[in-house]
Amino acid sequence: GGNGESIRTGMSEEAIRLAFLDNLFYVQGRFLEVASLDDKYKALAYTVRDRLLHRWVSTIRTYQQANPRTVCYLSAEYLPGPFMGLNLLNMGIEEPTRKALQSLGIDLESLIAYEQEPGLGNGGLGRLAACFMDSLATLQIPATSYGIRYEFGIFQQDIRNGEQVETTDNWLHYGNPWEVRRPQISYDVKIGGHTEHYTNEQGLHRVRWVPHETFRGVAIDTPILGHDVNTVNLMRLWRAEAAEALDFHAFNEGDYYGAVLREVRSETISKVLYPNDAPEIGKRLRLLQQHFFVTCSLQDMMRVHRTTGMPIERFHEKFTVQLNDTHPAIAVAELMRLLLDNHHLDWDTAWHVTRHTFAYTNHTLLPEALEKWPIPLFQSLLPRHLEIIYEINSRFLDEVRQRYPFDPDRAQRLSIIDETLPRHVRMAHLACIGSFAINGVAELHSQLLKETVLRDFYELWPEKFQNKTNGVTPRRFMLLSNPGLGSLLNETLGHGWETDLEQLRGLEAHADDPAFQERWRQVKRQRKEALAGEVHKLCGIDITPTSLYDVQVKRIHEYKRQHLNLLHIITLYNRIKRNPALDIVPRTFIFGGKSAPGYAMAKLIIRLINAVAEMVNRDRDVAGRLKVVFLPNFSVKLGQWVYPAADISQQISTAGKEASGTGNMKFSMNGALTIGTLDGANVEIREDVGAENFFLFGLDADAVSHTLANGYRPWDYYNANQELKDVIDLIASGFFAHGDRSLFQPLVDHLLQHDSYLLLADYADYIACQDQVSAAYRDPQRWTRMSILNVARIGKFSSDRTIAEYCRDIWKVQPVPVKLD
Ligand code: 26Q
Repeated sequence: GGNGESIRTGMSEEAIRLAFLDNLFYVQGRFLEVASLDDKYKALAYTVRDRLLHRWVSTIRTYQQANPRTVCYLSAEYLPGPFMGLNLLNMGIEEPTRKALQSLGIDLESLIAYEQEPGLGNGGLGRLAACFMDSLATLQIPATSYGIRYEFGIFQQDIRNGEQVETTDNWLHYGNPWEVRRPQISYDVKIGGHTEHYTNEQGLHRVRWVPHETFRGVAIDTPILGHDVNTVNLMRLWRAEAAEALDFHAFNEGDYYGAVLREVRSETISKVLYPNDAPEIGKRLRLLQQHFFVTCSLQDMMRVHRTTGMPIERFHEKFTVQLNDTHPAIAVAELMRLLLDNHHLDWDTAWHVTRHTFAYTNHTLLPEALEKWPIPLFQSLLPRHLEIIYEINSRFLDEVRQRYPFDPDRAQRLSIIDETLPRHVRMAHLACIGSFAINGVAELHSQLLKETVLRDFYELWPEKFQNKTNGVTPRRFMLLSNPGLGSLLNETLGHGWETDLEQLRGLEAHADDPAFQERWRQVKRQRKEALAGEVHKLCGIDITPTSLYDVQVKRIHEYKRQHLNLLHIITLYNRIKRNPALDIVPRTFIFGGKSAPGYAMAKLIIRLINAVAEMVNRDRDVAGRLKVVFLPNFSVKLGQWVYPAADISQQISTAGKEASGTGNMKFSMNGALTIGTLDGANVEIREDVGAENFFLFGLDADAVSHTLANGYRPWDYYNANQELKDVIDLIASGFFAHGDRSLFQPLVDHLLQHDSYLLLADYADYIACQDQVSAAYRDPQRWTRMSILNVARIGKFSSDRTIAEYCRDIWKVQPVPVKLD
């Protein structure tokens, strides 16, 4: 390498150029003149990976010597987004790499754009896990993130004839340069069969689980680099494989075919991510997936624990395990099983270790979204776990009855077993009982948890309950996706804000400076033009950067109320049709998000968005004033184009329904203003950026529950508001469905007869608030000031702050800095 640098580790332009050519030749077997885009992408990825591995080895060595307490994050989902750009940025070699490639006639941006992201999650929960990995590494906290390496991630969404069509996401087709398979790190996974209780030679009670089948989980590791540090943590995902090649030899030749079939069947466990962001009850494979990754992860921790020489009774001193929702909650029973049956601890000791190991994060208040499993299914798949759960429950309920001797209902309500037929195992109860800490993901959500779905647990153990308001990583969502903003901030504030986001406060002093305001607008304008280019590529629609970009991107859900947004769009449309000379602020409405494949109403909302887009975009009367775009296949990667380009961010869920939201933070960090309800983290964002810099509307959570409890009548709102009536009637008329009155009838009927998410109750206030938005946008100085102040005061919503709080209040862990060997 140049200047005596190693070709595997050198950071100069020259070293990177040589490494790139070397990898192109020796890994891809190509030379520059014949290399495809894929070849070049891989050559660069391996060049970056070599440098990651260097830091990774140093990290492992440091951890081995210091033997620190380690955070284990258990999550069924991860949405890390593309790795190339972020790894270059975090390693600080973006510029030399850009130049090295340039000297070879290659454009770095085209290689970054080529990367396919791992879609190993549905939405907010999986993306939160990825932001946490980024912050854990940046804060130099020893941490491993465990999960499932799905072969097929979240489906790819196409829009055909205005409808969502799902196709498979074959993200591994061209190979994944960021992962390392570790065949020697693998564990047995048992399922089914029965248990045998017996007394051993010493007269001790023992349990043997005789499974029906055994699989194996093999580790596949992805290094996660922190920003401006040498810490590389691991994302360790498990891939299901056949129990052992030994099977082939053990069985006689006649069973060769059967052995191959077993292998194929094993692999189905990690084949595909369930594309629902609410549980579908009773799916056997889903429970199998949860057990699969949980047992592999706990066995892996026990292997590491053995290497420390500490006794197993001190497992919880070495590891602290965070449960990302109830998806990994089976871990409570599984750790008990491993401690009792494999390590032969007595019940009380095992229970002590377990209760000091786990902490549980809840992500939902919707009672119908709490995970539960039918007992017969549980029994047939995990017979030993069910026994252990019954024992945990019986001891727990004894305690409850002692505490509340005259309240038999309470024991029923608290029980892990839902006794109403058919009987179920309630996973949130198992998680609460087995954890030392329970947290919600925003102040309002944590408060409502204590008052509603987890109220009885709160009364029992108030000290267990905490709040940890979500955050997002400013490295990916500011620096990487909005380089223009990054440069302006560096110039204005110097470096440091990237890992200490409160430093953005320094912007307040510039909020009214006309020259700074002008540069601020230029940054936004440039991102709006860039997004226009992407929209043209993806949908063939031309949008105008001078219009107000009004954006709602998130999973499609009735509670998130994408259709309330539509009611506003149709209201504006009607206003223009009634008065074609109307002077309004030109707007581009941008939607994005996937619907669960089986969620009919959500799919109908997507159809209505596209139907409204079709009518509005081709109407000459509204040309130049309204445009509606549905971006297909919304992803982390697309988000990086969208968040920096938005003027207005729509966070309009029915109050009390959105646990936190994290898109709200990503928009605000990029200078978008929010129109939102008092829901989830919106409440805290508004508190921090200031009420005068936030467009608030709608009923609050209290008013929502009162309205619903007092016999809500959506008809009354429909009859009382002419604009609302016109909008609903227009949808019902078939105007957006080429005259077909039946297509959107289920949606209209639901709104008029039930409207469980109170769209009609919030309509008038929402429209008035949107009118305020337009008025503000007409005054660029006022708007820019509000935008600057949003960024200046968004510091709290860095996931670094969130993770620092988890470290201090729950995990009790400290940074362990890593020196490069
Ligand atoms: C469970 C069982 C079976 C099949 C699917 C599931 C499942 C999968 C994903 C249930 C829920 C999810 C995802 C939930 C989710 O994304 N929740 C969001 O979490 C964010 C991070 O805390 C919050 O900001 C959002 O408010 C919350 O909706």
